[in-house]
Amino acid sequence: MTLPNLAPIPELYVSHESAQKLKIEAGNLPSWDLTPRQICDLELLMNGGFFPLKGFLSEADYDGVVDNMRLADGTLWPMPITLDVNEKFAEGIAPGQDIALRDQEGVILAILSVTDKWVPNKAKEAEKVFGADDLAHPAVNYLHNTAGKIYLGGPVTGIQQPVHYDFKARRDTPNELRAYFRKLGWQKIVAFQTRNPLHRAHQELTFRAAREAQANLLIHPVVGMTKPGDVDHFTRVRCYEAVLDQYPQSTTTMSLLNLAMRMAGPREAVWHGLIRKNHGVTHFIVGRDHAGPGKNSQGVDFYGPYDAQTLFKQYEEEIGVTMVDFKHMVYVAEKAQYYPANEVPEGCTVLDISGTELRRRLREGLDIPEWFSFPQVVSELRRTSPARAKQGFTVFFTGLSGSGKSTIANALMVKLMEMGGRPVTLLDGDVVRKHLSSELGFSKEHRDINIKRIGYVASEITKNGGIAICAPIAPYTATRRAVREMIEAYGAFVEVHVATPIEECESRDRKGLYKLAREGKIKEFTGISDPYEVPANPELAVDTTGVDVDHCAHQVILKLESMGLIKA
Ligand code: PPS
Repeated sequence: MTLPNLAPIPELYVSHESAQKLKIEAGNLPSWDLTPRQICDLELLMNGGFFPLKGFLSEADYDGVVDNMRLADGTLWPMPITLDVNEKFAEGIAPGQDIALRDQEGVILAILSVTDKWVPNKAKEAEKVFGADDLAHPAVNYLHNTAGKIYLGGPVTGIQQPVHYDFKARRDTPNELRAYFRKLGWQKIVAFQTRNPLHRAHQELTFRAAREAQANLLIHPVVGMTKPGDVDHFTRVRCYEAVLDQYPQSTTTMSLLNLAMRMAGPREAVWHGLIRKNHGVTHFIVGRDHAGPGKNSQGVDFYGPYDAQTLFKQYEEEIGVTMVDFKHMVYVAEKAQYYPANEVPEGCTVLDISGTELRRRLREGLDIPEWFSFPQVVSELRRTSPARAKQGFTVFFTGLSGSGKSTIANALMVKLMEMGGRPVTLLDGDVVRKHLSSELGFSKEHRDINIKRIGYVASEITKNGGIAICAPIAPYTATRRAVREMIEAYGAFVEVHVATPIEECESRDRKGLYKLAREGKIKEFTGISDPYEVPANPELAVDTTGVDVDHCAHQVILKLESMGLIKA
């Protein structure tokens, strides 16, 4: 029996033969290299996950979506799905033109027939869609600082799916899931959306939701893009697989969704509902603070904890999916079981561990009780989030030429190697310039390239559990901040300002460069004829005037100890 709600949904792909032909023809078109977020969006456009969208939004659809969550024809759609490009690319594109959309390896995935090209009002988009033009919101930050200035819209012709090498068997298109439900005869399916590892409270919540709706359960985690700083999807999927055993096999399944979340709270919940409907589900769990981005720049939550439930309820009929609302689940010690927070028996002790507290315990290698999570999940998390003393990190020395950066860095390296445990790499300014940046000079542009190269190598070392010690001049605040961001995605970044005054550096003049700079024989010399922006908030500042190197290196060691990065 084919249930009406499980009939195949329209996709945007052409047949295999047409795709081969199109691919060849598309080779001559102007091509746009899709960003990771655009690849996620394109995949769901092409496979029907974003049905009824037929491509990236036109300007009229965009206006409607931003203003009142509706496409120009009145259909409910809460999230702008737009193709943002830079001005340079947009210059050469006019409505009426086709462009090839390529993945990051250059493979052509689709053709966009451009109908619209416009400059969006990003401040308005931020206010209307995300509730505030506040950079503390990750999607607003993305909108202003990552997305291009121009939007292109138009229908998409799908050539091939983006390639995934990971967890292939766990990824399903809407039609694959619909076929699976049809095959098993599932008529009622409740979906659970998540971007976090599943702990006992979630298992309890999903279990109850399925029971309440008398439905089968689809665990539908997002593996595309989630909130910056979330546990990576590789670890999460291993955690989900460990928890899956806890559910009755005949009524529960899991599938991975390559969605790029926006963390838009209420609007996002409505969007999630529509996407899940396209995947064939009948019910959707909306819990506390659904797709919440956290606090705004004033330290206040962007959305109320149950705003998403309210908005979803308002549009429930149009979405075509029934909401299963859930309160926050907490553990009641006396009863040794989970209760919704508003149903806790009087006088009982409530136990809960917040996400922040969990991260702290993981970071510091502290106990995570069994009532909170499953041992397999905790051990997976410990494998990828080892205690800080086992994680990689970067010590980034910055300061004038001759300030003593390299000398302290060398001493620090030896001390850390003596302690053992982690590999240590020294990326000294001079050494880097010889091996990595030999073609570069000392203009601002070249110095920035140089520092970003150092940052990239240090971030790889940090990611892989090593210690990177960098010792360039790095005179610009913005570049140092960019490097910090690169590294903090993987581990700690410890900025050490070697604050030896210029007079002292010049009087030492160990390489004779200051003399040449004063004579004008070296141009753009930091501190003499080129700027050095003093770090405002380094983790540590040391002045080497009249102090021996050993003492300075020891100060760094103490700092690393106090940050929990090394154990005495
Ligand atoms: S930067 O600004 O961070 O890219 O500089 P860095 O890669 O650390 O290179 C600094 C070393 O190059 C020598 N040198 C100069 N420094 C500053 N300004 C100019 N114009 C310049 N020309 C050559 C200098 O020896 C620096 O080494 P350190 O170890 O800092 O003394």
